[in-house]
Amino acid sequence: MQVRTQLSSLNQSGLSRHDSDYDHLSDRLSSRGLSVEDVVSQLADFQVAIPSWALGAGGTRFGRFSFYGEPGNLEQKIADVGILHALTQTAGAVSLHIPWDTPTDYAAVRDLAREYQLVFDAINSNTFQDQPGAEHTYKHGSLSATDEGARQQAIDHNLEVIAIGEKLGSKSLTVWLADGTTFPGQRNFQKSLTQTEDSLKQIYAGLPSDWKLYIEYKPYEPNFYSTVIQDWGTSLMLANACGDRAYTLVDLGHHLPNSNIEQIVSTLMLKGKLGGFHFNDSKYGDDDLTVGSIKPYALFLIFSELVYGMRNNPQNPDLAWMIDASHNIKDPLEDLIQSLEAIQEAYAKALLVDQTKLSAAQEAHDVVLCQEILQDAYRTDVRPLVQRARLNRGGALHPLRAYRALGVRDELIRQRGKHTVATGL
Ligand SMILES: [Mn+2]
Repeated sequence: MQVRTQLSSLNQSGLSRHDSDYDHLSDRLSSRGLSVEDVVSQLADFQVAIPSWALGAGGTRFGRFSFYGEPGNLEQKIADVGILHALTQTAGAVSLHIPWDTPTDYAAVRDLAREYQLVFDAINSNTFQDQPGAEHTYKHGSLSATDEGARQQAIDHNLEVIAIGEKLGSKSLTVWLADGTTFPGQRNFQKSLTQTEDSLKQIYAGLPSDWKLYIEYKPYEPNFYSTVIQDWGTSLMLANACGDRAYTLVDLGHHLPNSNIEQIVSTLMLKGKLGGFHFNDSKYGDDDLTVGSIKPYALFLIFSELVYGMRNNPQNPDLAWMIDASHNIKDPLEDLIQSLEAIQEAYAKALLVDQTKLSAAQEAHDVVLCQEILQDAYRTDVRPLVQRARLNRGGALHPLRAYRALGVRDELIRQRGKHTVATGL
């Protein structure tokens, strides 16, 4: 679909309203000594990867309700991300999941991505389920498995994923392990961790010199008693064991309730070890809900620490941002537009925090003022800044409205049919 060309006429009707909102906000922020243009340009530069598994309807263990016109192959998934990027101008990357997204024609896939102005971000391996014809089962673990055959198969799979990513221009591998136990006594914790560290080191040894390894953690699920890489401390320990180009990846949903994620982020950036970041939101566990739909203030506080780290921690690399959510009842593309908007808003608000004043208030132990400074930024309606960043890049003034006005889903159903099913997890 040629979305981009239709946007300028769609944007027209809202432009004068937008200009006056932007001017008003710009006046107010400039009077505080803030460079509004800098904020807008930082917003415009902020790009979030969309994983290939987020484009179809997700499901729960109770069932899955199909969403019509889902992408049925890699090319269609790239086209969907292309639509998102054309509208929002902040989804300029795609994150693939192997084996489902293994290309048959690499040159064609690279060309297609280029056409949509997309790059290939971190590539994801999968050892949390058995593939048809696999010689060894992951039922009792993959990188941590006691069975040497299963362990080697999982290591080989990760090396193969790196090879696929190299042909597409990816520069990083994300490993998330489902390995763990569901009952006390099921396995020896120390052996599992040792085997995992040994497997990760073998994968790291196969990493090209300009690649990074991201190690994701999660406290439970699909195993319910323990996971081998349960928390950021374990991930950091493994990253340190692997080497300089191994990093921790924080996924917002992979924490126990009420964890202080902003502090985790801050600590990792201080140590130069935060590599990747997965956005979603949750009420109870790893709910994979739309970003900002449940705890927008927590998201803002996390972003404030990310912005602080990006400004003050040159030892930490640029982060790989990705949305890791699932859509059970919403149109996946509408859900992703909402998530991208929430991310941009939280980032914009974090950019408004007066770090100099905050630091002075902290030194003066003025606890009340510290809170005022944070909440002043949080309470600012930053939507005109986000809109301006999008418009400057040729995106939609109102992405969701444009998506509906253009009848994108109906067009996808017309092209692809109703009963398509997106592949992958
Ligand atoms: Mn994740």
